[in-house]
Amino acid sequence: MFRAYLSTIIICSFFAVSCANKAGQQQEEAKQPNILFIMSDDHAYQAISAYQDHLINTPNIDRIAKEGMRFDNACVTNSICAPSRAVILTGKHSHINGKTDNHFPFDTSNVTFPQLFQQAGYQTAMFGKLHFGNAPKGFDEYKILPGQGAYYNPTFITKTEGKKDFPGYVTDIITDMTLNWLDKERKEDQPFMLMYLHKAPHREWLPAERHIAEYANKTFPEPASLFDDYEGRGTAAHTAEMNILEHMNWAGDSKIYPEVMDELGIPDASGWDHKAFNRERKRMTDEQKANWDKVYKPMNEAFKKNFPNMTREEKMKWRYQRYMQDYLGTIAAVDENVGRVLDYLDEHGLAENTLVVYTSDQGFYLGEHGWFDKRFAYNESFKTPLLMRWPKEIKAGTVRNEMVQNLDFAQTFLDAAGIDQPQDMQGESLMPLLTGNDQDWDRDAVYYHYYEYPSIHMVKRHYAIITQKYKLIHFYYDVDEWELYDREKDPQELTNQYNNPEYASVVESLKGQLDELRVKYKDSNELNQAYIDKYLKKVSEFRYNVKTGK
Ligand code: SGN
Ligand code: CA
Repeated sequence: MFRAYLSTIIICSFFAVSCANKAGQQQEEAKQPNILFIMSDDHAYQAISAYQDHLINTPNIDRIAKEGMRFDNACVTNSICAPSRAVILTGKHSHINGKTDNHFPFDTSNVTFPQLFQQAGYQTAMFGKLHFGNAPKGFDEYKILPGQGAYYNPTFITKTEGKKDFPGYVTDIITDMTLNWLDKERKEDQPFMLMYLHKAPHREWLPAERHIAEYANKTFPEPASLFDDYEGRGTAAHTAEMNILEHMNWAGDSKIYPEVMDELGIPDASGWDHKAFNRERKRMTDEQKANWDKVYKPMNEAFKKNFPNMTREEKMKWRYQRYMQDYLGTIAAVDENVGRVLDYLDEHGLAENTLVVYTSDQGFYLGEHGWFDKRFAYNESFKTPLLMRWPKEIKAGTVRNEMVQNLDFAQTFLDAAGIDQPQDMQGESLMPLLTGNDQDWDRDAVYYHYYEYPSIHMVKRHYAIITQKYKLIHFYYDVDEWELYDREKDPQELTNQYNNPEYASVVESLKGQLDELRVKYKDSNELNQAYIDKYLKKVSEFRYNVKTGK
């Protein structure tokens, strides 16, 4: 009797709860999702433990993958900062949106997806690094770093109060701004589109005070190609100025104090090495300087003793460790802060219907081929991390291998929000992949085009077609060279197969596909020439030829 009564109560209450749930769910379903777009600057997938955990653990960033989707084959269309951001905001390739390199300001007559969100009734905000040379359109609120911004006590351009200095560490500050907006300014009756954009881990890799010592004491595994001699590659790989030993700044990057450089007779070959060091140093408070010196002074003392007897190989190994210590040290703060934001969403019932994206403006070399920086269509700079969580639509713990691009973000977000996608955007919505309807996805190749040359790091102009199996690159301007890589057999991209007769038919067919892609995306040699002419008018005085390896 009691059992029957109990089960009646259970059944009744089950129905009551499930009915209420259903009604809630329907309401929830009708609601447009919030978009939280998290992007770091130069964050290599090799430094996210959801991808690889040999360098660092990033438990908070990994949560997005665990509770959502990891893309293993996400890439950019042009591996450099401001152009990547322009592609993301416009959904158009660089040659169409006009932002081909870091030197020219963004053309604000472009339509960007945040403007469309704002018009559609979303509340919009941006905090952190934009790097456009002008203010973003379509935001109810923004606080952005001027240019690259600073790590310590940075200046921000604010929407309402002009330029303002903020005390503290940049990654914490950008997060405080983001959380403060969510907490104090977010309107409950409007969905939001929030861009939370870190400066870290951009060069010159200044970790937060709390992470300097921890990371400066770690030793990291070296990549297999640290001592690459670029044999089997073309001219561009040989002439690029991205080598950790040859082209890093001793002061700015490796944190060798200018006076120690002078004492050891290491020249300031770039002419701005000392300046770069002092630029951040002079922003620090005395306390920050003292914390910095606690770690880097003893490191400099040891270096002073060892340097005269170090071989080139030892110097390279030492510089690689220094690089990783500081680069990864800055990521520790990014991960902690991403955790704070994810916790906020949880605590305020926002997790379920918010599409959270974690990505980087491009990939980065962490010693592969002896390099730092990016720019090349080669793997580490071409590939970018991409994680997405949206519990309402994305099955937790899924991994996708389709070739997706930063070009696709604008249309994906518009599609997710049910806002019309402009016909002239050039990407594709990732919604079929997010929701498991992959039969609606048929992309088999992507297009890449890098422009900024001659400029810092001296990576030659090139365009490329990339399929799951192959990568065909054309370097042009002051060379005319083709490279072909077999992505499956040679994932490290050490052997150019372009002249190997066994690949002749592959080359021929890829060239045909490349022509088609260029037509599809409206790129052409004429357009190229116009960009070269425009660039040379402004940038002809740039001539970087920095050798600081010693
Ligand atoms: C700075 C860096 C370069 C970097 C560019 C572009 N030098 O010039 O190493 O390639 O930014 O980076 S630094 O010594 O000033 O840090 S990007 O991410 O903005 O494209
Ligand atoms: Ca960048």
